[in-house]
Amino acid sequence: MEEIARNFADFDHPDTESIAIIRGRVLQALQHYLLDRDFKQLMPILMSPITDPLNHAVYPAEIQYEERRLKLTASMIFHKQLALTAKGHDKIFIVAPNIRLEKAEIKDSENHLLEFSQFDFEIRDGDMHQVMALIEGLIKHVFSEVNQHCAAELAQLNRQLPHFTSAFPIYSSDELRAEHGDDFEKIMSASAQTPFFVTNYRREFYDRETPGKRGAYNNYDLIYPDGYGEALSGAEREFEYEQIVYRMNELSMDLQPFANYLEVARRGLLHPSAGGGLGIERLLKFICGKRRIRDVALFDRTVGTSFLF
Ligand code: ASN
Repeated sequence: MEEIARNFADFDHPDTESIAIIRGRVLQALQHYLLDRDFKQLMPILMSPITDPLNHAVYPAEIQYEERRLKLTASMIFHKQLALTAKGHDKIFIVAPNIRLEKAEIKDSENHLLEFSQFDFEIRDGDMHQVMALIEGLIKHVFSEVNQHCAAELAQLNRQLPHFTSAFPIYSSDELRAEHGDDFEKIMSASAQTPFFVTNYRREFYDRETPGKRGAYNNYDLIYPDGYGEALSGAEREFEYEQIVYRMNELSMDLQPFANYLEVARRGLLHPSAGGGLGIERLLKFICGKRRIRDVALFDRTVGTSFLF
C-alpha cells in the first residue's frame, strides 16, 4: 500500500508533467528529422520466430501461439534488414518497443529497462561515416528543438542543456581500452564535454566485419558526456550469406531458427546497409538531467521492479 502511495506522489510531481512535454517534443523532433530526409516510417513488430540474439545473456522472452513458439522483439535489427528489400524502402525508421529480460546482475543499473523504446533506423547502401554524421545532426536537432520549445519545462527540471557546437569526436575502442582499460566507456563518459563515438566493438554477428580485416568491425556506439553513458549502438551490416554463416558459427549460434533469414541472404536479397538504434528513455534522461532511467518513465520497468502496475 505504501508503494502505491509513493507511486501516486511521483505521478503528482510537477517534473512528471515537464518530462511528458519534453518527451513529446523529443519524439516529434526525431521523427521530423528523418521524415524531412525522405525516410519511411514503419510500425514495430512485436513477435517473430527470430529476434536479436544480443551481445549479453537475458532470460528468453517468448510466447506460444498455437503450435508456434515466438520471440518477443529484443530489437528490430533483422526486420530492418528485411524491410530494406521492399520497394522504395531505402531509408527506414521505427519507434520500437524492445523487451529484454535482463538478469539480476544489472539490477542497480541506472540505464536499463526490461522494456524500453528504440528510435531505430537503417539506410540501404549506407556506410558508417554517413550514419555517424546523420546521428550527430539528429542529436543536435533534438537539442535545439527542446531548447527552443521547452524553456519552461527545462527550468522546472533545473536543467541547462549543454550546447554542442563542435563535431562529436570519434575514437576506436582499441585506443580507448589501451589508455583506460576495460571500463573506458564509463571513464570517458564521465570526463567528456560532448557526445562522442566509439568504433570497432566485437559483438553480434550482424555488425559488419571490416572487409579484408578479420577481427575488426565497422560498428559504433554513441556515448553521452557527463557520465550519462551509452546512447546508441549501430553498425554497417553483414549481408552476404557466406560471411553471415561464418560469423554465426564463430559465435557458436544455432543456425536452425534463422533458416528463413539465411535463405534470404543465400538468394542474395539482403542489401548492404548501415543504421543504429537510439534509446529513447536514455535520451530523455540525459535531456531532463535525471540520473535514474526510472525517473523518466511513469511505469517502473527497471530490473528490480515489483511490477506494481
Ligand atoms: N538497434 C541496434 C542496431 O541497429 C541493435 C540493438 O539494439 N542491439 O544496431
